[in-house]
Amino acid sequence: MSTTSTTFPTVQADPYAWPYDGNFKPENTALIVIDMQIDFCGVGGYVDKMGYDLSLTRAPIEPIKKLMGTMRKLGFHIIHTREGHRPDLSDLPANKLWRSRRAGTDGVGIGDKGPQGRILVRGEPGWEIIDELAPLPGEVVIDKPGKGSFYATDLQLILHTKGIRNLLLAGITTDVCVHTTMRDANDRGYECLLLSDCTGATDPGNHAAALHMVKMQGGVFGSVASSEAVLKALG
Ligand code: C5J
Repeated sequence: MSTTSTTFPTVQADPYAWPYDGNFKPENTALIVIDMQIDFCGVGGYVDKMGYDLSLTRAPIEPIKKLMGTMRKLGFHIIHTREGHRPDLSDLPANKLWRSRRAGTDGVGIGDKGPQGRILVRGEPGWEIIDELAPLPGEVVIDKPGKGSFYATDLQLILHTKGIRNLLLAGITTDVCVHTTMRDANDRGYECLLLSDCTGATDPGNHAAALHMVKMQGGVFGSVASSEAVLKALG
């Protein structure tokens, strides 16, 4: 682990070099890896059952693994999230359940039994983070019932307590949970960087559009960079 006072050079990003003020240190920066769960990128999980192309949500696995390994060694904060519901589904809004049952071809939705156990239910095999990106002991894992990582979680409290103000966003899906988290983080004053190759969507057009949206208005929600650009800044 490096000393904690290193300031790294800014990341070459679009539309601006990130972070905006150059204050880029392991102690004030977290990599947040969103929902890399079997249900979203594993065989027999929720996304697979809905009939989407799993290669799209699996594409970020290797880039995340490489970046996370480097950031771990340098002493950056690593935070993981999992989308999921209580086994009694008391935190599952009726409209989310109803929509999930329409999404596939077989009427099976959240809470119902699938090849990876009950879909998006805490404690079930499909809800687990994939082995390739498993959290290390001591890393923060946020369990969230919604798409955003702040809603009904203690993420804000944890970021505040640890003095984190920069967030690098990775995970799936770019247009849903990653974007919801980024928009909310931006409103709360966090300096956000969306990682283009460490994110993925169930539709390539949506992934591209989600990256593009961030770049409007001088970086309306933050900036966008590849993991290669981050690794270059980290030396
Ligand atoms: C979705 C997510 N797409 N993790 N969840 O339902 O983006």
